Amino acid sequence: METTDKMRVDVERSIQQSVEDISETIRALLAERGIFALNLISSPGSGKTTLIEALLSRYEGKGTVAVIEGDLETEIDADRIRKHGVNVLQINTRSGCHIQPIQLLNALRRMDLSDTRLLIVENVGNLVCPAEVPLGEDKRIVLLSVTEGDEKPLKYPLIFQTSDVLIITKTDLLPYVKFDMDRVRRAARIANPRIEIFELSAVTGEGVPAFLDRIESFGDAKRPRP
Ligand SMILES: Nc1nc2c(ncn2[C@@H]2O[C@H](COP(=O)(O)OP(=O)(O)O)[C@@H](O)[C@H]2O)c(=O)[nH]1
Ligand SMILES: [Mg+2]
Repeated sequence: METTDKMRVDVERSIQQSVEDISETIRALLAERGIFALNLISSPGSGKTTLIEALLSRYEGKGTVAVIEGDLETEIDADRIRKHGVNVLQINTRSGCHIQPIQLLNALRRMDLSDTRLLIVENVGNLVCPAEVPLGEDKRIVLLSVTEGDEKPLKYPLIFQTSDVLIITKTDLLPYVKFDMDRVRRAARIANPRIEIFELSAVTGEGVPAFLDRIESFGDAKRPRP
């Protein structure tokens, strides 16, 4: 290997190492505080913020939820979430295509998490780079809306391989688009045989309570009651 290639490989390895170290620091901070964390990833416009709003409007323990919003620019999503009366902070990544672990750690250190039991992180919208970056989350959730096409798990396998849950969103639009539910389920399971799949519409609410129940059972599993 050429010296410059070796230096590049060494630098890439040390960057990856620091990403993993910081994500472990986040994981430890969350564990110490008994906080269960979700990392929501999808293309822009798949319905991440709308789903968070649909969950919050049904969740009795809203006072125990904190939300971190990730976008290149603006506070638009944080403002939407703030209307639900929950603890929310916006991260602007400017040109960054995912939330960096150090950005999340700094955000968490600025927030009052004393009552928080559930942390929802909405990552920057795309199916590529967030897949490569652990944020110390307990569960990684990928959303795919029915308007995006049923072949996406075949084209972007890494995010489906690394996610615990796939949520197929905007099911109210199924009558209007060509989208084969069996095909997408098969494609997702090729990428990841263990992925759990939910179908829902954040607009009509169909399927939202079932996913909310699952979030609660995930959280309970992390914090077994005496
Ligand atoms: N019909 C329909 N539209 C939805 C649904 N969820 C989100 N949308 C719409 O999709 C657009 C993008 O939603 P948003 O939550 O901002 O997507 P994000 O970029 O992933 O956060 C908005 O116009 C939403 O009203 C849904 O379940 N059904
Ligand atoms: Mg959003």
